[in-house]
Amino acid sequence: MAEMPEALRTKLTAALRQGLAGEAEAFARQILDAGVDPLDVVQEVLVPTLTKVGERFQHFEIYLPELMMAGNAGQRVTALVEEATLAAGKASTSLGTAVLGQVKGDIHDIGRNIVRTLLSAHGFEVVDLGRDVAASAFLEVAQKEKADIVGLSALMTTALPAQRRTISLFNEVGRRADYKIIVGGGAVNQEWADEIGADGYAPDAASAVELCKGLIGV
Ligand code: B1M
Repeated sequence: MAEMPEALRTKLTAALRQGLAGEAEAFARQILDAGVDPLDVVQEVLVPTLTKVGERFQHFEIYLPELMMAGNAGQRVTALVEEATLAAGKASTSLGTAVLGQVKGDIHDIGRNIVRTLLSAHGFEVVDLGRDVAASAFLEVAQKEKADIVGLSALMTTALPAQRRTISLFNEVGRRADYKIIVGGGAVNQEWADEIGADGYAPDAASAVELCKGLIGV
């Protein structure tokens, strides 16, 4: 895989920061066309730039419209990354089924989309429930799809109680042992995962794949 050209890295970073979706998409496409690993676009540009945007929002240096514009630009880049990752080839045998979603109260979805893409590319069947997902919906779909993995994403600290509630519901109905439940997203860490009784925590999409493989023993 090729190194990311510096000039394009700088241009993509600036376009994302300013929320210029069309430009961000065009620069990301040029980077991918240059043979750069799509995951490098995520880890070297998308995550650090959006983290910086989030910090500026937190410190009142920018406001919600700018945050939304940067989010839209990020989504456009993520769509390209998904396209490029899946075009590189999907594993032909299925490793298992993962049901993913953003827990109740959380509407972020860029990071989860990347997790979904990498899990699919590595051979998991993924059912993505989207954002703001009720605990009961995770349970219902996990049962219906005979899932191996249930993945709960949360980017906001205010969404953490919903992660706990979701795991509690699986316990209450006596179905907890049927699934490996993993947690991730910016608001989560290993300590929290242990506290709520998750089977695992992954800090990023690539480690989510390794975690899921490990949990189902492949
Ligand atoms: Co919001 N937002 N946002 N936001 N936003 C954060 C999360 C925040 C940290 C910004 C900040 O203040 N520093 C902050 C939360 C603070 C807190 O924790 N309490 C925040 C806030 C406050 C809000 C609103 C409340 C703002 C408002 O309305 N006043 C609102 C939330 C509404 C709601 O959810 N109910 C809001 C809205 C939005 C937008 C819609 C404008 C937009 C989202 C667009 C979209 O997703 N379609 C947005 C954005 C873009 C962000 C930041 C800037 C960037 C998030 C992102 O996409 N990162 C974010 C700042 C930050 O996260 N530091 C912020 C890039 C992405 C690739 O990384 O999602 O972390 P990430 O995913 C990684 C890993 O975490 C991991 O893999 C991914 C790839 O490696 N991962 C998993 C993710 N899920 C996983 C699941 C797994 C395993 C790994 O297993 C299941």
